[in-house]
Amino acid sequence: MDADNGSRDPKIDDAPMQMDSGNSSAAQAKDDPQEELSQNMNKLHIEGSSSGNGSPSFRRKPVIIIVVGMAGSGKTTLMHRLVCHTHLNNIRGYVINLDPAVMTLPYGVNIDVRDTVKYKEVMKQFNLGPNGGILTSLNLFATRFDEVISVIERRADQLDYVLVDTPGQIEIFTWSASGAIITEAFASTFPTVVAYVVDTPRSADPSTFMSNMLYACSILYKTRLPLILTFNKVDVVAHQFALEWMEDFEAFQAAASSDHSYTSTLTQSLSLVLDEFYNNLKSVGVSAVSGVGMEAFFKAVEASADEYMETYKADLDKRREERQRLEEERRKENMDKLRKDMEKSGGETVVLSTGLKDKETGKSKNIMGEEDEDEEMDDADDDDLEIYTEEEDVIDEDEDEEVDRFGF
Ligand SMILES: Nc1nc2c(ncn2[C@@H]2O[C@H](COP(=O)(O)OP(=O)(O)OP(=O)(O)O)[C@@H](O)[C@H]2O)c(=O)[nH]1
Ligand SMILES: [Mg+2]
Repeated sequence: MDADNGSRDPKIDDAPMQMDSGNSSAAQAKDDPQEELSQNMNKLHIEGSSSGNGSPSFRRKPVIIIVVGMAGSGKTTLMHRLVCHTHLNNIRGYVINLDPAVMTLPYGVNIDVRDTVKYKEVMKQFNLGPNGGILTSLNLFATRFDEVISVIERRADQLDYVLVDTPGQIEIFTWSASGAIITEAFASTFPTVVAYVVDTPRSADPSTFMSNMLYACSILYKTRLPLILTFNKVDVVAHQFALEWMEDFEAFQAAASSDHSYTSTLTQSLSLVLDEFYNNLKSVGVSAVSGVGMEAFFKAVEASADEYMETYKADLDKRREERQRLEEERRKENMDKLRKDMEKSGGETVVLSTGLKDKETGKSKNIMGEEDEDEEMDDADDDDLEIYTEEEDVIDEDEDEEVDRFGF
């Protein structure tokens, strides 16, 4: 926020100064076209730089928890459990549903994608299948996501957590443009963590466990957000085996070797690769049904939010600065080009390279004397000759004239 003020103040200070000097020398500028041109450029400079340079405000609270996971891993049931936990413990939560296709929700929501887009209507209207329908609904919703962020920002002081449920088809959220837009919108405004829900009983098989971990790994690297491996359904199977496999790859290899298929060899090799990935993760075991592990889950969320502030936020600031620098460079380049064009045309004529051959326009826009133009064009022609190839030499004379008229 300080950085925000720091970057904005100079522009506020600069503006009146530029305006004053412009007013006092207005008469002089009128007489001197170059002076007028220069003032116009400076005005443009102020307007150009006043937008896009301010970094959005950033708060420490609420923490956004995006719940993702394979279909049926228990995301919605876990959301329900988390909502109950927050109610019981006077934790101030806000609940968002991003699954357009869910029929009923066991918990009350504050913002529901289904209120904005009707998934079945989208399917009908765009002639889509179920997955296309969900994807398009989410895309449509993403176009309004700035409003969602504004709503949360307005309530930020009264909130501790924002819980976000996502569609069952995980790839729709994690690999779509809208998923990226939504995640980035959250992550650039609030501390954001991803809770990756794992169906623990199903992951007792080493191959399934490995594919689940690979997916989690890809999400971690794609979002660059802190990720909590949330082993759900521990009321059915305890997640101890998973922790063991993650800590000791030999234990995992021993389990995988009982399977003699080629996937087993691949799985064993991958376990070595994922060793580093496991070090960057927090793991908790929970049961959305019994409520076991909620304290541990929220502790992991808090630790991840701290991690976010230390690493992701710093990275985000760096990327934002870099983007601003590039934007500033590009803007300067454009302004230089514009300045040159305006100087060339005396500030009155703007020649657009439309690619259209319109002799009339060329003549009527000409504010230079015919002779001057011919001279200038001849010069340009001379310069250009150097880069013509033999093929271009065969352009007929008429065409040469046209090129001259529209050339810069
Ligand atoms: N035993 C047990 N069952 C669970 C638990 N969590 C979820 N389930 C069951 O798992 C099934 C799927 O749960 P959902 O919450 O719908 O899973 P989801 O990930 O939201 O599903 P989609 O949104 O369709 O991908 C349901 O039958 C739940 O009752 C749990 O902790 N323990
Ligand atoms: Mg669900």
